[in-house]
Amino acid sequence: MVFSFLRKPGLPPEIEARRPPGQALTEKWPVLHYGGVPKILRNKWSLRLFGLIDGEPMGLNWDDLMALPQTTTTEDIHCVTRWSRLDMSFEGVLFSEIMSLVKVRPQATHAMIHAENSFTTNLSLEDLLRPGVMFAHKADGQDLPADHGGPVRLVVPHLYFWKSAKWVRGVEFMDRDRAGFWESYGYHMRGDPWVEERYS
Ligand SMILES: Nc1nc2c(c(=O)[nH]1)N[C@H]1C(S)=C(S)[C@@H](COP(=O)(O)O)O[C@H]1N2
Ligand SMILES: [Mo]
Repeated sequence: MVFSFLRKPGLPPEIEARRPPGQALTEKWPVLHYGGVPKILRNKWSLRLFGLIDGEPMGLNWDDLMALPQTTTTEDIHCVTRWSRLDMSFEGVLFSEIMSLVKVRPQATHAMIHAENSFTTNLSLEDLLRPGVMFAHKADGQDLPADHGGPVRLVVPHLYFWKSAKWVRGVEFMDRDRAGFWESYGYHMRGDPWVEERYS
């Protein structure tokens, strides 16, 4: 994307239409998280699917992830700290693809995403099953850098970016909504940027 319009006053209407209320567009990709950057080697990474599923919890390693169908998306991202970045490209495996690897029980309505350093964030399965939601290992054509959540992060482009857990390690299927890390400090349970669901 050419960002030269950011250096001119006003925004073209087609760009303005993509800017949620209270957000400013940025060319850079800021790094934001709680705590340090965990260094995880690809061959040590794994993702655990557990909670309301039939049978034993399932573990996926890096090779398993790479063997699944890969999807590339172009998405706008919106951080609750009021920056938005347009036309980011992500590559990875759709959440729906991962979910289909296990038999999720019918009473499951939500999931807790678990990441390194005990970071968690809660989402409805409806939100997780939206087409752009994926476990990404590439951004803007490059391997996802460690400070942006590499080797693998969740990307949920239609919600504020705190839902996009970096260094993701597990998905826990649940029969109700439960607050994750930021949500327990007052962030919104859903976080739709278009209606400014910033805090509860
Ligand atoms: N594991 C983990 N993931 C996280 C966070 C965190 O603290 N830990 N912070 C969230 C927040 S608040 C934001 S805004 C985005 C920032 O992602 P970025 O640094 O790639 O821009 O990561 C989200 N994912
Ligand atoms: Mo954030």
